[in-house]
This record gives sequence, C-alpha cells and structure tokens, in this order.
Amino acid sequence: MGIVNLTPDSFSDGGLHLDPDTALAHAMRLVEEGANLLDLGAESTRPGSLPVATADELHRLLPVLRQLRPRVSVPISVDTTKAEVARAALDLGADVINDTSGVRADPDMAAVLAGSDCGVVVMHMQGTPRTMQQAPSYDDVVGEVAAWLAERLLTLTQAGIAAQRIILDPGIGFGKRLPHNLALLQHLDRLQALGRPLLVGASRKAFLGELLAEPLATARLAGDLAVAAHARAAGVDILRVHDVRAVQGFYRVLDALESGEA
Ligand code: HH2
Repeated sequence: MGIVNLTPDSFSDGGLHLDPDTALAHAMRLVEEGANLLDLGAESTRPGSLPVATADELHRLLPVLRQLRPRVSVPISVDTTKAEVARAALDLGADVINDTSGVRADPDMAAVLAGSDCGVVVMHMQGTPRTMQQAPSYDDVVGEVAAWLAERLLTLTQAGIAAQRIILDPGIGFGKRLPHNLALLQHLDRLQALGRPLLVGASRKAFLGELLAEPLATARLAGDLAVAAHARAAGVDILRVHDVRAVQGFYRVLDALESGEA
C-alpha cells in the first residue's frame, strides 16, 4: 500500500503533494514503482494533530481522487474517519475506507460502510491523535489490542459490514511507545488469530527514529526495510509504506536470494 498524503502537515511528507497535479503524479509514480494499492489521506493523524474540517478534507481529496480513479487500475483506499468524506470517496470509486479511529469517530460511518461493498480497514488507536502520545499505557498491549479488534469486528459485523470486508490493523505508533510497538510487531500471530487479513503501517514512524537514533523521518528507510522483512516473514497481508520503490526492490532481491535458483 503506497501512501499519498494530500496534507500540509503529515509527519514525514506534509506539503509535498498539496497541489492536485503533484499528488496525481506522485500516486501514479507509486503504482509504476509497484504499489498494489494506494492510500489517499487528506487529514494528518500525526501525534498532536487536530481534526480537519470536513470541507477542507473534501477539498484536498476529491480533485485528486476524481482524476486518479480512471488512471490507475489498482484499488484505491481513502484514509478518513468522517462518514461524509467516505461517502463522497465511495461515490468517486474508492475501493477501501481506511478508518484510523476503528470506525468510532463518526457515528454515521458504520451505516455508510454497511451501505457499500468496499473494504474496511479497522485500526486500533489509544486516545486521539491530539493526545495519544502523551501517556500511552497498557497492562498487556498485545492482549488489549487483540481484544479491542475482536470487539470492533463483532460490532461492525452486527452493523451490517460483512467480516470478509474487514482488514485489521494494530495501529503502530497510535497511542503506543517503543516497547508497545515492538510487542505488537513481535506477536502479529495473535492478531492474525482473529481470522482477518492484517495491515501494518510502520513507515518512517517515531519508534524507528528511536531505534535508529534518526530524528529525520525521511532518513528511516533502514527501519522500514527491517519491518518489511519482518512483516513478510510473519505473513502480513498489506504493508503501508511511503517508499514503495525501495520496499519492492528489497522484496525482489529477497525473492531471488530465497528462490534457491542460481
Ligand atoms: N498510519 C498513518 C496514517 N494512516 N492508517 C492505517 N491503517 N495504519 C497506519 O499505521 C497509519 C494509517 C500515519 O502515517 P502518515 O499517513 O504518513 O502520516 P500522517 O498521519 O501525519 O499523514
């Protein structure tokens, strides 16, 4: 899953693709580089960020989605927690709604999703983006995230969203400190036991910056590749990344090394 941020303030690439033509070119480049799925986001969820007005989110998203949809054949996901944005995106041909609130932020979201046949990413977050990194706390992070995702799965299927449409995501970096992120990545099998595909998004995130002693988000590729290797070995279904070209190249070389063919 290649990330296309249409925001002025995303933590690693805010402002780079604000102009619709630049965003479109970026999205199409990610597909050329091997993205099998695109994720368009018009609201940053970085730690400390505040919600964006619906009109602003629509204004950033719709012109790009409208132009992109007929130009690429890969599925398009839209990263939003707002029912109105999801509805407009689905009308323009989005295939997946990626809701970082786990379909909790907007009381109308579940009904919009139930009325469509789109894929739905349900992500775990402790708190809200504004406050989530102030004091994340768990007794048993893996158990609590697994139980939370299981509860969301049940509630959403009862709301008319078939389980087969749902993808689960531990929400790396969303109300989690370094040990929490590591524990979740080390025990992905406990989340896979819920029986749904798993999405992992760790690209350029702060915990990698801590491990690498690298304050610059765009300089954390070594961490992204380590997560890519780990996720592949763990059988993660969707890896959400900024650097599609590097991750696809990394996988191609691993394929060659592991193929047994000389
Ligand atoms: N991470 C970010 C945004 N959306 N969605 C899912 N499902 N999983 C994630 O881990 C995830 C996500 C944060 O990354 P980014 O989009 O680069 O930053 P920002 O929220 O600042 O735009």
